[in-house]
Amino acid sequence: MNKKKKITVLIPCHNEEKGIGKVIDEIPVKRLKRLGYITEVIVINNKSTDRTAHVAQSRGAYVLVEFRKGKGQALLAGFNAVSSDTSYVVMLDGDNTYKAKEMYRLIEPLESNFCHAVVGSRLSGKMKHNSLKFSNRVANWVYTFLVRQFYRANVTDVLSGYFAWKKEVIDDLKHHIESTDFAIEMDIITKMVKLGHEVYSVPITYDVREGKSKISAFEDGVRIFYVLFKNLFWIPKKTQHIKNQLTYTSKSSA
Ligand SMILES: Nc1nc2c(ncn2[C@@H]2O[C@H](COP(=O)(O)OP(=O)(O)O)[C@@H](O)[C@H]2O)c(=O)[nH]1
Ligand SMILES: [Mg+2]
Repeated sequence: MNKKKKITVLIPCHNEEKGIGKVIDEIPVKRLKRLGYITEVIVINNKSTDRTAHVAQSRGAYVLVEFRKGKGQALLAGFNAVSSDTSYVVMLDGDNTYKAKEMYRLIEPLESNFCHAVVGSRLSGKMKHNSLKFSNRVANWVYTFLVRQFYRANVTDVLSGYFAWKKEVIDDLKHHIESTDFAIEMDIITKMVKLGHEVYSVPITYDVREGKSKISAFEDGVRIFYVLFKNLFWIPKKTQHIKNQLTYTSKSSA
């Protein structure tokens, strides 16, 4: 019998006691096991003043503490904690907006070698009533249009927080990521394109948030735009060895 592949799920959290339990409980562990995967859940807890860590631990997650604030900072700590026997890495929020039970939809294109990274798309998926404010939706259309035009990326939601990657992409990306805040997804998408990793979108569901949002529409909006612009001029320093690795780890055929 084939050895099971490991999926490492990263959930950055700052005060998500209301949502984190549901997110962890809805990870389709049994279904994934039947499909040949084991799952490890890492919650990156960042200065939570509520019961986030307790709830996550009680659901069997490993809780990693990151003292430097920011979603990007937390994610980088998560990337560095991914074990070497991991095949795929998934990221989603701890607020139960993204649906953990849809996880395999993001894994399948990686498993079948369709691409190296997958972004869950709300704009081409199902958005529950009021889950994304009209102004956020418009900003997302604009950013997505710009990234598609200027980076030639075939992604349909560049502000999504639901990603899946082949582990080799993370091994590469973690040396290049600079954003410590909510511009992290823009930094990741634009750099993945520049590094030559193939990235596509799949439709996902987006639900109304549990608890309070941490994002500031104006400040974070400006930061995200700055990263979009700045990375147009970014030139990767060392990529070749990882690209080679990606080619020869893609063994199974679609
Ligand atoms: N670890 C960590 N997580 C954060 C921080 N800020 C936000 N998050 C988490 O990042 C995810 C996205 O934040 P959220 O407020 O949902 O932003 P939105 O989805 O863009 O509205 C959530 O799971 C937050 O708890 C932070 O400083 N540290
Ligand atoms: Mg969220």
